Amino acid sequence: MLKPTRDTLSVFFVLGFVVASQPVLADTRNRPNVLVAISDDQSYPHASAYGYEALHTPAFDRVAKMGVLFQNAFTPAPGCSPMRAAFLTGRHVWQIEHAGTHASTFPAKYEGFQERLGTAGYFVGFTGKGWAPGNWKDTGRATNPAGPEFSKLTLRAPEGIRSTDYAANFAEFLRQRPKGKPFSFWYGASEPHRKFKKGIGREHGLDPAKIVVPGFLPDTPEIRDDILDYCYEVEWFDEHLGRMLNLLEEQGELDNTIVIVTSDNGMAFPRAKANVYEYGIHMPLAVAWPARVPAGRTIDDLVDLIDLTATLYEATGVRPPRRYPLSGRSLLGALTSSARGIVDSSRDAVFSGRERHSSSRFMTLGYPQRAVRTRDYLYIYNLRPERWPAGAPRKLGSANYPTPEAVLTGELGLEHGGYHDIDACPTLSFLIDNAADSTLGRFLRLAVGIRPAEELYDIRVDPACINNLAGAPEHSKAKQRLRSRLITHLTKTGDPRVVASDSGDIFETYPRYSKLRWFPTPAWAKGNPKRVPLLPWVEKRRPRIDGAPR
Ligand SMILES: [Ca+2]
Repeated sequence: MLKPTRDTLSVFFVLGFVVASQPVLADTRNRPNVLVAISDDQSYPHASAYGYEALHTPAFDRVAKMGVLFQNAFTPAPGCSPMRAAFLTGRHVWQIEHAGTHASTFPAKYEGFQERLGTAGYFVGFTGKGWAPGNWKDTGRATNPAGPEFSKLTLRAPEGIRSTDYAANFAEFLRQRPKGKPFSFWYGASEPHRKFKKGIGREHGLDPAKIVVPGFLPDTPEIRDDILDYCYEVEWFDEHLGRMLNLLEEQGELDNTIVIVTSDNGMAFPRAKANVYEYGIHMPLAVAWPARVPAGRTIDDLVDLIDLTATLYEATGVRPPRRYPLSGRSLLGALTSSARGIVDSSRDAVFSGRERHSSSRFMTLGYPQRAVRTRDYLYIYNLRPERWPAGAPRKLGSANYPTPEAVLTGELGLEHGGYHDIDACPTLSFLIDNAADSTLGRFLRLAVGIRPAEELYDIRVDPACINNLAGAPEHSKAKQRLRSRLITHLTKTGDPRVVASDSGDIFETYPRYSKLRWFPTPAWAKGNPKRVPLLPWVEKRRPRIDGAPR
């Protein structure tokens, strides 16, 4: 019998390595195509398939009818670039370094599914918004992590809407596809990201009376109209998806295409986007694959959008990365079954988190949050509760991005002028204008006020996440259970905020590539200089008088 020697072992090792590094599995016949349609800033339940009556999303509804409508899908992060990086890599935002923050870089060692599918022989591409905002070039990538771009064809779009003709670019992509190659296409709309043309919803006949105003916003005509304009932009996204579905049908490809329709994070309203509250993390999701997925079902399991990444690898037979493995669990079993409702009772919790969003507070520090959502509860852990959650009330200078000269004078900008983790919008302006109002004032405080380290919401009765039960004795057992479940998961998945000796300050050291704003030193920093991380990248960009030493 052959005894394993050092040489034979190394041969085995080399063979094993060669096999492991090939992303293709043996059987490449009849591989499914992939179409990922991802809107920008859309919350659950804003699709007509969910019964929301103020808008019409026939294409989303068609995908749900052809396949599965998910009632409980959650985003790994409530911001554009971190969510997109998590989704592409199938990992939590705390497992992808710079890419876990907004508008930074995307380290090339974290491969995304579009890259892996491309290497495995798929024809890949994207239109509109891929992984963004951020800089993918600095880490050595040759294309956007969502693939080569197909955005050249344009149309005349209404104000506030991107002129990219997404569906025409998809047709061009299909035209360029080599014969016999399966494809994977990323349709990233820039809608319903702000800005919206004021009144565009009414202009197109949408009815403000059908708007359901979430409880964290005041129910006034101004707010209804702002949500109505958002609804119009959701319809824009949906219309292009409808054209893409028709195209697939005409070309006989719809049957063997996995279609995923979702969003990256919640609606761009105060206390929604960039927050781990329901309207920031609960996402619309419909998935179809007529050849394999029985139609017309609704699934209630709690799923994370990074579970879709694992699903795509399993469904395409492409090997997922080994060095930085997936953190999601494939949904293929549930999708290809005929089950509905709760299909897998072990899917009873999802996790989400955020780090830095915009440049919105002292030293461009982030507002780290982690959350666990179960069927009944949302538990939130705010790791730096002394910081302003939506941005400090006042910055240096008044413009959106004040000039270095304005910053150097040290003059404070307007009160309520620094909440830049909330996109500028009529709703925010309305809340600010009514900050001193005895009934309306509380809505601004809900959006921008300092928050406690722990928050707990009973989702069954409070989906708007207004009534924090973290201090309520009757919920204290639930709170402890959820806290322990969250910490266990973060520890298991190596979150630096929980396991690192610097308590995760490393997240603050990842440079933001977009512009910076400057803020006065807050009281907590004056009293605790040790709580201010050393940030050479911020210091390097601090405005200075020309010629003065840094
Ligand atoms: Ca977004």
